[in-house]
Parts: sequence; structure tokens; C-alpha cells
Amino acid sequence: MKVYYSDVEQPYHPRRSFFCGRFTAYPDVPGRTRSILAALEGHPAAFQPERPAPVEPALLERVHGRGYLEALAAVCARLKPDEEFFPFHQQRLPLLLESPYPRLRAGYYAVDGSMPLLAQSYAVASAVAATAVAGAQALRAGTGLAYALPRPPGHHAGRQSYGGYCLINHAALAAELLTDAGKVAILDVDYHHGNGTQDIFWERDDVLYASLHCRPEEAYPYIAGTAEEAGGGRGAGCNLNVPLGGGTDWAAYAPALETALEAVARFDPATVVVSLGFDTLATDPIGTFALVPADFAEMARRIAALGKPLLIVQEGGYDVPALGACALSFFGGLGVLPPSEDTA
Ligand code: Q9C
Ligand code: ZN
Repeated sequence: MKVYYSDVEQPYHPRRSFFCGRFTAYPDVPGRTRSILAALEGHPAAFQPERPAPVEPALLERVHGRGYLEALAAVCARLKPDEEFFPFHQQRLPLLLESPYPRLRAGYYAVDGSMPLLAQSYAVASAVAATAVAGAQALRAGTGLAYALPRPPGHHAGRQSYGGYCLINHAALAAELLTDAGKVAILDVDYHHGNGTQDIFWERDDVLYASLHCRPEEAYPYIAGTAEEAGGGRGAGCNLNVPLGGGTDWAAYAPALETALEAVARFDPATVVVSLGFDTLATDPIGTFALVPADFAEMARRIAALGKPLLIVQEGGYDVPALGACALSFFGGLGVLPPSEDTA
């Protein structure tokens, strides 16, 4: 299986997150991708790491507004090295877009204050989108399975909004490119609801967004992820949220996964994009679910049973030392490892 990654992200390390009046250590650290890649490197016959070439910047406009992309690029270009910029205003105020201070424009597009912008933020987030684009191209060329490992992650980034450590929505970009060859289902198993992905495809009937996540009453992003959100316009019925409570273990997760998989099977997509988060792990420092690494193998077996071409796109997961084992378990469940090396 091809593993698309980028080392552009390794020096990218925001230090602080902001939540409810406090700064905390930023969980999306460079060690996340290193932990996963190191584990996969132990099985060279199964995983072929590859660094894809950069993509045309205009490609990002298939899922993001040009004004959004230009404003973020402009704000980042003006930041000092090592400056961590948290926008002051965080709301859709039209006046912010007219301000002579370019930094105020970032606030217009921010859904929350959890993440700072750094001078490299836009360049890194847009460069690693190449991993998802390469994955989509591999599927278009007939590959049945590929893995994209972007950092920062993407599913909280909407068409014109950023937050939750995400600026560019990599899974959405891959899904959008794959719609050129038929319907696409996005199955989001990150602990958090992918409000950005939901936003991007809200009115689309050629993309199903199905998400299992901790319910918005108790978890980020708080503003989206209820079961009532089912899509709008032509896209009505093409959005499925399965919110779960804190403490969810495999016994409670498995039937919810079946519900989402049944919806995916009914939709009958040409391809499936999986937004894969390991923050459902019991030991995750920000999630409150109770999955164990072996559960990811069973999750993967059930996803593989769809019998569809799969593009796996990494989202969250913050228990850094555990991420490698989670990835080996998941890909073992997909049948990527020979039985003798299957860790699950
Ligand atoms: N205590 C992803 O997993 N943190 N993003 C809010 C709440 C934001 C997570 C703090 C979590 C974003 C891709
Ligand atoms: Zn998450």
C-alpha cells in the first residue's frame, strides 16, 4: 500500500492552543506522523512511503473559497518567525474584511480560537494537501487502497472557515477529485465531528458524509454533529451524524459503525474516503472514548467488507507513542499485513 506523506510538516510545531481562557500545549505535534511512519517502516513489504510532488495551488479552490485561501496566505505572510497569532475578533463580521489590518481578516474565517496561525501555517497546510491529492489520483488510476498522512489534519476546515488545528480540508479535496469518477462516501471515524467536511458537501447529492463522533453537547466542535443535521437542498439525506457519548467503548461503537456502514452501502459510492482519527483511543489525551488498539483492526475489517476502493486520510489522534500500534492494527484489519505480521 502506498503511504503518501510530506516532510514539509516536520518543522511545523505550534506551541499553544487556547480554550476557555487558558493556554494548553498544542496536541498536533510533529511526533504524530513520525510515530505512524516509524511503525509502518517496520513492514517494508506492506507499506511503500512516498512523498508526492506539490500540487497546483488553484486545485484547493475546488473545496475552499479563493478569498479564504488568499486571506490566510496574506495573514501568514505577515507574521514574524515563531509568532503565534490568535485572531482577536472571531466572527463573520463583514467589517473585518475591509479592515486595513490584514490580520483581522483571519478572524473572519476562524470558527474558534483553539489554534494559532504561524508564518508557515498556510504553506504547510496547503503543501501537505498533495498527500490526499496523490491518494485520490492513485484510486483514479485503479488502486484499491491508499493512505494519505497529512499534518496538520483537515476535517474541521470548511469552505471558508478554519479551526480545530485544520486549515485545508484534505479528505474533502480528495473526495471532490474522486467525484469526477462517480459518487463518493466519506466515512469519518475521528473522535470529533468533521464540521468542515459536512459544510463543504452539505448541499451535494454526489457525496455522502457519514460521521461517528462524540456528541456536540460535550465535545469539540460543539456547534455541529447532531443527528438532526442531514444535509440541505439537493444534499438532503446525504449527511449522517451518529453522535456518541463520552466513555464509548467498542461494544457501543460497533453498532453505530454498522449504522454508518449501512448508509454508505445504500448510497453505493464508487469510492470511499475514510477520515481516520485515533483520538477515539482510551488513552488519547483529548478524546473521552474507550477504544483499544485492537478495535481499529475490527473497525477496518468492517470497512473493508464494503468491498469499495478506499482512500484513508489521517485526521486526529494525540497519544503519540500509541499511534504506530493503532495504525498497524487498522491496516492489519484491512489485510495489508501478511498474517504472520498481523499485530491485531
Ligand atoms: N478541550 C482534530 O482531531 N480542542 N482536531 C478543543 C477542548 C480542539 C481536534 C479543546 C480539538 C480539535 C483534527
Ligand atoms: Zn479529532
